[in-house]
Amino acid sequence: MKAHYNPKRWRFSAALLSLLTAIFLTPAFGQLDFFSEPLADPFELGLSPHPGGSMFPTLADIDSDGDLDLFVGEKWNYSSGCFTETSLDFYRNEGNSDCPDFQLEASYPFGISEEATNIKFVDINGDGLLDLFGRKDCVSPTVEGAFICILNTGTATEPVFDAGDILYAPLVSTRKA
Ligand SMILES: [Ca+2]
Ligand SMILES: [Ca+2]
Ligand SMILES: [Ca+2]
Repeated sequence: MKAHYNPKRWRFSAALLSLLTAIFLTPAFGQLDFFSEPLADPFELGLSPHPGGSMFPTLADIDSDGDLDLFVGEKWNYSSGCFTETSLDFYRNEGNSDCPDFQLEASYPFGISEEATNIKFVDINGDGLLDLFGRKDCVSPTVEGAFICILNTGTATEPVFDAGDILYAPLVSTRKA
């Protein structure tokens, strides 16, 4: 097929290429100055992980005040296929969405069960309240872990995760024989 020369299209393509070249060669794009040197403990949490432990932080606006709050979980002391020690600390954001100030408030807050590890929050049933998803370890001698869900039966500002309402998702992790 014969290619047709279209001067308007050629001029438009040339102008677009010039514009993109100018944008990406300016210092604002070339220097990436938003990547600064790494900071140790930028939020001054003072965390001290256990040797061999596994930490699982997660952020969620759990009190619906417009800023992200912090949960830091950890499990450690792995023995016979299970972590035998766990913790979950809740840091409420006393700052704001631009300048967070995480203050340790409680361990296993809002009724969250010690059975729940690796937690995340999402409103799975669309009622406006964040629900909890996580993992339960060492379910049985043959099942290493299972995904769990606990629906939030509290309010947008004071959530409640009743350990008696744990729902098990169908995915499970079985132990190797
Ligand atoms: Ca918040
Ligand atoms: Ca807050
Ligand atoms: Ca919900």
